[in-house]
Amino acid sequence: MLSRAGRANRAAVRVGQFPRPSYHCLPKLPFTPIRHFSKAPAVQPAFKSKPLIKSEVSTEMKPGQYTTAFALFEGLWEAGIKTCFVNVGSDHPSIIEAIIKGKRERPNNWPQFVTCPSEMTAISMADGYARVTGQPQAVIVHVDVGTQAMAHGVHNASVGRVPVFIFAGLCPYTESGELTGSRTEYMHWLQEAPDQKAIVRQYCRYVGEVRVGLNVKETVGRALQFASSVPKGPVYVAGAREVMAQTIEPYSLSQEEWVPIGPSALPDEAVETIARALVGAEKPLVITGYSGRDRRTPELLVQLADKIPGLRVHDTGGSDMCFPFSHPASLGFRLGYDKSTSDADVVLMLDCDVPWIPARNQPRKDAKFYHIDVDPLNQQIPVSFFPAHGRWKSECHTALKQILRYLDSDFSAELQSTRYAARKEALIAQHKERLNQIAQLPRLGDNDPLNGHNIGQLLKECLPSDTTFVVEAVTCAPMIADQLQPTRPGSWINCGGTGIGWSNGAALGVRMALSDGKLPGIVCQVVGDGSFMCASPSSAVWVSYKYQIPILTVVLNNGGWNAPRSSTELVYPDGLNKGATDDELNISFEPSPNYSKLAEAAAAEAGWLRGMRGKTVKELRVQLNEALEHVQSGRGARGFTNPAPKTESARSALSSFTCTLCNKSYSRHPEYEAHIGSYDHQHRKRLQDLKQLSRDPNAAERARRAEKKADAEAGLKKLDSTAGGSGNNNNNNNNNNNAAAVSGRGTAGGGGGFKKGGFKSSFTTVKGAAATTAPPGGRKNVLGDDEDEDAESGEAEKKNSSTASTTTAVAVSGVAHRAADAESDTDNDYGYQNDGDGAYYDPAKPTGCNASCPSLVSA
Ligand SMILES: Cc1ncc(C[n+]2csc(CCOP(=O)(O)OP(=O)(O)O)c2C)c(N)n1
Ligand SMILES: [Mg+2]
Repeated sequence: MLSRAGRANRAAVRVGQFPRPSYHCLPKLPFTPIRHFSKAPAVQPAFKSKPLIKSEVSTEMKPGQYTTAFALFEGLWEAGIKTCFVNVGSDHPSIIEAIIKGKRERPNNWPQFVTCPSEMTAISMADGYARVTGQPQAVIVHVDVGTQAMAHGVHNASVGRVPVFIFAGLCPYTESGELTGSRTEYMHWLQEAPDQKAIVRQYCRYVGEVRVGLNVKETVGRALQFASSVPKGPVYVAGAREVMAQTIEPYSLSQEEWVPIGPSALPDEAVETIARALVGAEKPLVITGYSGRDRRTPELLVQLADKIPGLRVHDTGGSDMCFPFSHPASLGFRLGYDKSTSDADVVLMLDCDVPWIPARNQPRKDAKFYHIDVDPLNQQIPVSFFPAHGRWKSECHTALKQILRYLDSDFSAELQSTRYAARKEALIAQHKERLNQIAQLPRLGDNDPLNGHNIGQLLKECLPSDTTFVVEAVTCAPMIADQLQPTRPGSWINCGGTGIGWSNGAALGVRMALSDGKLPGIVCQVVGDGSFMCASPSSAVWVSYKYQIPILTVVLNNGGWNAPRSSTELVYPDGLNKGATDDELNISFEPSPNYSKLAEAAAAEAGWLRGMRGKTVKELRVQLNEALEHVQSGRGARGFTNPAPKTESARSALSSFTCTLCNKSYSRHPEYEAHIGSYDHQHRKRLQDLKQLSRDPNAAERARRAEKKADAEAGLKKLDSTAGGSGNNNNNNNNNNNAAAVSGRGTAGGGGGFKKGGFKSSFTTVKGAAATTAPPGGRKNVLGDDEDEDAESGEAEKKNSSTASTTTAVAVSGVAHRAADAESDTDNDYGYQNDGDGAYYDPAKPTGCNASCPSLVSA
């Protein structure tokens, strides 16, 4: 038998990839196999047997020293963790030394470190990252205070069953310099909580401590096993300064021996019981909560719905895209409340925490319930009394495959009967009717005020189908879901828990994970104003800028918290709350903050992130289109104000949206505007301006004057220099603005405004964005400025967008009216419908993935 040392040595040549679950349509993230930088000796030497005495304490980490802290990060890297979201403090000197050493000595075999000003940002980013990959990332926080500052992020990861590895330092154990790491500062006495780990114990799958450097990697490995075994969740490892500073011999673990628990299947009897019950039911119903977390499962659920015509699928959680909205069996998403639960005779619950609200939509007394879940007892929830005639701990993906196989072998003939065919027809008709009703809800006139319905519709209309929506829309969420109608697995990600503010960091984590996995599409955060404000938005926006993580954020400004009003109404429908003002309820955010400005300011570099505000459908549509182009280009958004057309010919030109500079035409003005703001266009424009400048050194000055004059004639206000605003910026500070912010990747490639220094004029928008030469083929420049108008220069003044030349982010505005009927909206029953295009869900392409998708091929 191998000794521990022998095993470690053997492991040194076998270390490889940490097994990862495969996700439908998600290629495995690239993983660099571990190279062994320092060979483990044949026999692992014992940890320094003699504790360091004071005279031996080293005050600095010598080059080449291998400490517990270094082994911690090495262990994380070897286990496949690519990113550490850090908020460091006085407990971390050896951690910091190790981080530097790794960065300098093995930058390619070392996690990336993301500095997070708020711990809530850190844990939410790790949460978002894991929601895409299923794999934990690391969060490093500072003793008890940093642990507490993760706040409800720990709840979110726990309740949402999201794997996250958390390391927190502990105050030094020694007071007088006995060991490296002994107390050296005042706060080392103040931050020693009696039981630091107790702060998060009840939320974590594992809580441990690195008590000795010798087994730090084993501690990491065990913690990660818990984090990655279902039900997944956060794990917390603490380590005191002295322990983390210990010098140990390098070693590695064989990652193949540290795998999480594999998937579990249903027993044969359970497969038969469930299959027979579903086939025999009059009104079978599947209720799911988070089964879409495994991206392969929606496809199997579609197969089940297709095999058993008449089966309906109700998504109670809205935490993931669990079942495609466009399928006739879909009832969409309602938080536990749908009337279908009241008439179903057989209910199959799949990964579901709250299948119904007993006080509101009780199921039939004679119904049969079966429950398959990675956590069927809701282990963390003391009061959870939902009945089930059968309950199994199994992964839905595995269980559904078993049930489908059984149905194929025993019931395929029976399920072809006319009884089922009639049910199918009825379901299609109901679904169609439901979609028609949903389609009636958004009012999309240009001047219509914004609400959850039309914002959802505009997001669907303006953003591409490969967009990943990170949604924290609270009382607007059902409306947004109804309009967005998510169909692609992974396209809708909502917080698994209830701690608001999650999406500020999570959207960034999602973006990082998609980028690391080279997956397409932009990320759009849709967040309530209360949620946005709750969790250090400035920290998240700053991280977005610092690490160039481009996302589009839409803040739904309904003037504060709507949810508490709904909750109060439910308990006291005729209580004092009825007719009370928002201020009386203490739910008002009046006077409303300017969220877009807040975001712009936090992005450190003026103009990198652009904030916009708006109140109407037209404004939001324009802004979303512009935002999209900036985010897609990933760089080069710029402050820019389109001069309004001044002549009749210019005005008429608005009907033909052509950029003659780039020779591109657009059918809609917003698209054209978005193009004008694009990096490509601005790049061409700069080149053109440079050429012009070399021919005529006074061109810039003239251009500025011309632009100023044009703005004045068009009645445009001067914008704040940090605004980087578009022509649609407004200074409306009223309540009920919907604000959206977009950040783009990279700071290069601005344009539009004037840049400082010798190239000032080269960034000048000489005559608006488009070329001024006569358009070929009779097509007109939409901006319509005439050459001679340029020549008439007014007084020169620096244009307000001057500082925006390095902008890479846009901000959009709109108005989201408080959804006064949010509760009834949430509870509305629409029946069933077809989707707007008449395009039913295609089971041949169950998850909307492409032909090369490995899961599709193997399916
Ligand atoms: C950390 C935390 N604090 C408070 C709450 C209680 N809460 C739930 S929803 C909500 C309001 C959210 O406001 P907003 O995002 O604006 O959504 P709206 O209610 O307006 O739709 C509050 C305060 C919570 N869930 N989590
Ligand atoms: Mg709100």
